[in-house]
Amino acid sequence: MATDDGNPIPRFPADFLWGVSTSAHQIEGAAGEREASVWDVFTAEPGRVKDGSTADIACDHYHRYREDVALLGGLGVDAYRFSVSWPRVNSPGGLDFYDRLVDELCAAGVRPVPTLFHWDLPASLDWLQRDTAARFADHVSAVAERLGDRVGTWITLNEPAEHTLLGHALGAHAPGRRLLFDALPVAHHQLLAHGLAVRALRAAGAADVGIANSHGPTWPASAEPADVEAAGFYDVLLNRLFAEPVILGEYPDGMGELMPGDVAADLKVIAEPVDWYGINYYAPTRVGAPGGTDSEYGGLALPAELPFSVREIEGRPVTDFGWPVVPEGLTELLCGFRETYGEQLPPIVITENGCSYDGLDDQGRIAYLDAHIRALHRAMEAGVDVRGYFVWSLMDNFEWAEGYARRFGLVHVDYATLERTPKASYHWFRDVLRAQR
Ligand code: GBH
Repeated sequence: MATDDGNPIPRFPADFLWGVSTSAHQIEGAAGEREASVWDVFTAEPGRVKDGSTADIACDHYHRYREDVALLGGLGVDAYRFSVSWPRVNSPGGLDFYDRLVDELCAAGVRPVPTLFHWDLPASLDWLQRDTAARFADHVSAVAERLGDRVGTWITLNEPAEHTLLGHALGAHAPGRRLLFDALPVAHHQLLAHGLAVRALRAAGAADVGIANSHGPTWPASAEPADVEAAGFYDVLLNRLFAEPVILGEYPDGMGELMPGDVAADLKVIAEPVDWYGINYYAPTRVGAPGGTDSEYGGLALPAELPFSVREIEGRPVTDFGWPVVPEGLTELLCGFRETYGEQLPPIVITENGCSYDGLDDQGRIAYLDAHIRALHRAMEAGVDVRGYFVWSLMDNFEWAEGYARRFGLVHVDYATLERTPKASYHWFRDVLRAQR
């Protein structure tokens, strides 16, 4: 699989952007040097994070960023996607850290691509409140004012779908609410925050702005009408609810009626044009009528009262996280977006793609990335305009409710010593990038 019958990975356009991604809460540590986020509060509650670990130290990137930027340099990526911690920006000296990081990246010839929100909301704020969207715009303005002379490419939000679903509907992530459908305002307020952030970035002169949404094809468990209907509903909740306000300026299937506020006016803000649309892709989801006994989402049992259930995708290799490896799902997803949204679809950037495997000789990761990069190229050959690809993640990190048990990095982190060791996949990706030059 790794060499696809010995054929090299096809050539991508010369200006294609190759990168790797991380997020602040997952790598920075130095929790005592900033105000608290909802994730600090959640993590402190017993039983929330699987191994009982915290992100207080994580990879200690806050103190070791120079070493990490050197790893990026050695890898030879064009760009580095990181996130700016809002609670850190609120704290004395917080913006200075991102200032130094951006300088270090520029000196290494790596384009900084900050995400302005990756789930670590200040503990004093709440996405159920509409005002949080306006506060976010102020945060964005402050960051853009400080970094905008060196940063050209920005990402507003990371995966508002997962933050809504896992954080507010199911309670598996911070802030740990289990509101089921009452979580919908959280989706709307984040989307509004996205639109306001695009405006704030434009006001600060930014010319290259996108969002990172999580998407995957939804496969009905069977051709039975009840399964097809359930899958359609899941697709609305996880994919279309977050794509269509941004791309088309409308909510799918009457969902707008369930949202708070003056939705028509808000949709005008949410649809503020972006320069590209970011997609985080991991795997498709197989969905059927309620009642599947194995119904899980990201390792979490789904409540039986939901109008759908998630089923296992059989006959596929799985990663150490148990997620199925389905590279052609990426081709299907991208071609489907192109077909559905046509000329309204902005150029696409894959802002995350990756997998969890243990070990330094991580052949499973190499096979996964190799196959997904080829699947991406197939979508481009079929006419989808894709401008970049970012691997999740540069290094092993705090995998949210899974703690440190899942390793997504190209670089291994020993959490006892904080020593970084490039894995086989790091050397492999470096060679892939070299071959593209
Ligand atoms: C991303 O979320 C996050 O942006 C990032 O912070 C995180 O570290 C990374 O991915 C890895 O998890 O159980 O087979 O149905 C990914 C969101 C949610 C995608 C669960 C896969 C379920 C796959 N994921 N989903 S499956």
